[in-house]
Amino acid sequence: LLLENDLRHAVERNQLVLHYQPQIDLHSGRLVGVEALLRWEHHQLGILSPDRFIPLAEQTGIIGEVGSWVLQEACRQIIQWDREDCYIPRVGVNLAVQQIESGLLVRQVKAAMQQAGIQGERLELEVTESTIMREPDKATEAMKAFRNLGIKLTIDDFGTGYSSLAYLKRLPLDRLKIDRSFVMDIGAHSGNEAICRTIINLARSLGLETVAEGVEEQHHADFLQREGCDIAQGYFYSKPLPPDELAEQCKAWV
Ligand code: G
Ligand code: G
Ligand code: NA
Ligand code: MN
Repeated sequence: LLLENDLRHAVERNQLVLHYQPQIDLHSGRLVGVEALLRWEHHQLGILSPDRFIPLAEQTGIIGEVGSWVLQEACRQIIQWDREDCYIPRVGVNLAVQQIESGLLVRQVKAAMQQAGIQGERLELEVTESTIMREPDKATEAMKAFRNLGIKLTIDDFGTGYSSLAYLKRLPLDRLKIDRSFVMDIGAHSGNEAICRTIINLARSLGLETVAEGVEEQHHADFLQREGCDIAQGYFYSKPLPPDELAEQCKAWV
């Protein structure tokens, strides 16, 4: 209850921040984008990860305000990096199920883009399978609108939920993101290697790209590259960074 009350004020008290984790093209070794990951700098509890407060934000409806802030902040940051001569091709933003259910999402995204002055090509939106499957019609409608804006669409944590292959084929998707639970065990668990390979092949046959998250070791990256995975993200390359640190690292990757 106390945390809920604090969360209600987190946006206006400027306690929310985004960190950004690099995504590397496995073919060229170049930085192709970053994923925005939300943090709450709580005045007493320190830095809280989204796992600690996104569920609460969803239960209480605060997610609407938080999600809107995340979109605005990510768009603002893209322009700020551009001005600092640090060109980040694309920023990925995670969406919660209620943002899609609300029916306000497409307007929110357009407003955030307009306010910052960026094109849809600079944005990627990540949704989980369960988010899509809970409201398939609303999700499909929103995703079509995003596709028309040039925004890339990615299914997050792929392989951990239930998605019907019929939907995968129908949705205007660009990428499948292999869940880190499968990537972590590359080299240790042949079953999970088979799952990674299967997702990469499924994506290819649907004309989608694959992103692997949770890449922690060189041999993970080697395996994924060999199997034809397109993009990698994880501690092996970089942890999620505050925007100024990302700008410092920027030159090393581009
Ligand atoms: O960065 P970290 O590992 O703590 O993220 C934990 C989870 O929180 C991940 O599943 C991530 O997708 C989710 N998450 C991170 N940032 C956001 C955000 O801005 N909005 C939503 N809805 N989820 C986020
Ligand atoms: O659920 P989502 O896919 O958005 O998860 C992203 C989360 O994974 C982030 O909170 C980030 O902190 C975490 N993360 C990023 N890279 C790695 C990694 O290499 N290993 C592990 N264990 N977690 C990671
Ligand atoms: Na994500
Ligand atoms: Mn994920």
